[in-house]
Amino acid sequence: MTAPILVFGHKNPDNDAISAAVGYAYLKNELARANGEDAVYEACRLGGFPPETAKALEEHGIEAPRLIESVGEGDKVILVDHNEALQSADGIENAEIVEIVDHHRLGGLVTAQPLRVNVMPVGSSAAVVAREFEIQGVELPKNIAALLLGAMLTDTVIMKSPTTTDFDRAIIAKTAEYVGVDPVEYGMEIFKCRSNPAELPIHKMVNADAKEFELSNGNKVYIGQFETVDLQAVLNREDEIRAAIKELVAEKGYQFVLFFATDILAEGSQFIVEGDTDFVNRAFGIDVTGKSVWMPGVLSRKKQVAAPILAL
Ligand SMILES: [Mn+2]
Repeated sequence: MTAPILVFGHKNPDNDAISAAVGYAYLKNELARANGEDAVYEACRLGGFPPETAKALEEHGIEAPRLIESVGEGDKVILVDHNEALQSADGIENAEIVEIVDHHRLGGLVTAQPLRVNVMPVGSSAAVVAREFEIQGVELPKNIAALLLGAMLTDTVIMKSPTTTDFDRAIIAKTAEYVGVDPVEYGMEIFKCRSNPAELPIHKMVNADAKEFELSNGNKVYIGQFETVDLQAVLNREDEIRAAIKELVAEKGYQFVLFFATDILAEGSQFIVEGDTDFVNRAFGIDVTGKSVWMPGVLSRKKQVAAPILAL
């Protein structure tokens, strides 16, 4: 038997990273079967489950993807929901990347072999995957449709994020109708099942949805987001958050760590920064040194937070 081709999303996986991997591995297995190929695709993950993902997998009777930490020589992999080495499995430079399915900027990966790349400027990788079922003419099972729909809604903050396109709205409407739910209600239920910020261990709040980026000067930064329907409960813990991200700056040598709590109801984010706060001040024209700052309308790390930082 040939070794499975591993399909996985980024480190610190969010709902989209895991759901897109599950959906895409299913699609690839169906295509392989239809074409009489003996390739097997296995959905994997590079970290723990977000609460909404664990709940959705269980509710819909979908097998939980296997946890892997690293890949190596001889492994064939498909990257979903990321394409940057820093955010991928350890040892990714030694594996063969056979495909990328994503909705992020290209972040510098170099490959030895040609590969299929399916990157779209849309709100979620789950939407790219759901569209691929249509293009390939593979029937989307209802339980995988429900999982993908959840990821489309979390990644677009229930279509409020500026990353949401007409493509997203159309495929969300279509998938929701197929699953038999109202998309906004379905999305709100998912956000409500997320961890209570008053009780969550602080390192989880800070690291659960955080990504490393490399600045043009070669220094690394760490940008973490926590989406909530209870911003005050997060801000009550600002001192703890500051201590935790200060520690990350010291331990990992980041130029800065930017943590932002996104209030999905008020549609904005509160920035808390440690390390080189001047850099962040310049990127956004704000003063976040020693105090947190409310950023109205900021919902998307990709478009509204990482992009201005990486452009500086
Ligand atoms: Mn995503």
